[in-house]
Amino acid sequence: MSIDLKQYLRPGVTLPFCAGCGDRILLRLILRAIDELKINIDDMLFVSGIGCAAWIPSPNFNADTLHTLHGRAIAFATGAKVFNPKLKTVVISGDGDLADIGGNHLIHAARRNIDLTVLCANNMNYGMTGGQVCSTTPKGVRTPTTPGGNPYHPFDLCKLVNAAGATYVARYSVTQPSVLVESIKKALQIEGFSFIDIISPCPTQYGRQHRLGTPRETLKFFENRCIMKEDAKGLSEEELEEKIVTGEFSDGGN
Ligand SMILES: Cc1ncc(C[n+]2csc(CCOP(=O)(O)OP(=O)(O)O)c2C)c(N)n1
Ligand SMILES: [Mg+2]
Repeated sequence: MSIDLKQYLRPGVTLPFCAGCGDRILLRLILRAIDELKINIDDMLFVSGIGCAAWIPSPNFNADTLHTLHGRAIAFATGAKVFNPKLKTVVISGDGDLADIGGNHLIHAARRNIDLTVLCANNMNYGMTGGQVCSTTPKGVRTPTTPGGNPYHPFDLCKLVNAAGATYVARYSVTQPSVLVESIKKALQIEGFSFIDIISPCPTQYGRQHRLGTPRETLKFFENRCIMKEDAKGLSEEELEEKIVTGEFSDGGN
């Protein structure tokens, strides 16, 4: 379904994303979910930290937006939500912002099951500052700060947030637009902490460093890696090594 994006965008903004950036696709899918739910965007608050993904809502959404300090989006969002519990409060930020510098806020907000929707645009690196390694970078991957390959296992953000106590936890990729929109709609409606780990490919840093080719080829690379958890069931550990398992990992009891 195509929607008139303009009604949700602040007049005069120019989207800052590189060619083929997953965040540009994600921006559109978030607005599509809001449009399909018919939520009044004026009843919402969008909070982001620092990084490319943090530019998704701010300054682009024609709504209340808080563009906060690096790693502190969830802390600001919690404050706003506590002050005004009626506010539909949505955090949209990057993997580094939410899980590295903001990691403690993430797990404790999940533990307290605060009524926030957190959309994590996961490009598996610090895109804005040059593609450095972060806690979601796969093991072995070369980055400017791990020229010999990342020696560490990445966080599985869904397992982390699930274990901490979140109500709704899912992972989808921007290359799976229909299921991702449905998941965002669900996350927006669920009471309690809802979290989606959204694979949002970065052709400029991750794609270039791994010679994944053009932006289109980078998207294709991730599209081919994603597998729905139902289809992953019969696969061996070896077969799953190169895969990104997507689906719902906690469905809020629905
Ligand atoms: C306190 C502080 N430390 C470090 C930085 C530098 N910095 C800006 S964005 C960023 C990483 C953002 O990564 P991520 O959240 O994954 O966003 P992306 O650009 O990948 O979308 C870093 C380290 C900063 N702005 N402030
Ligand atoms: Mg990132």
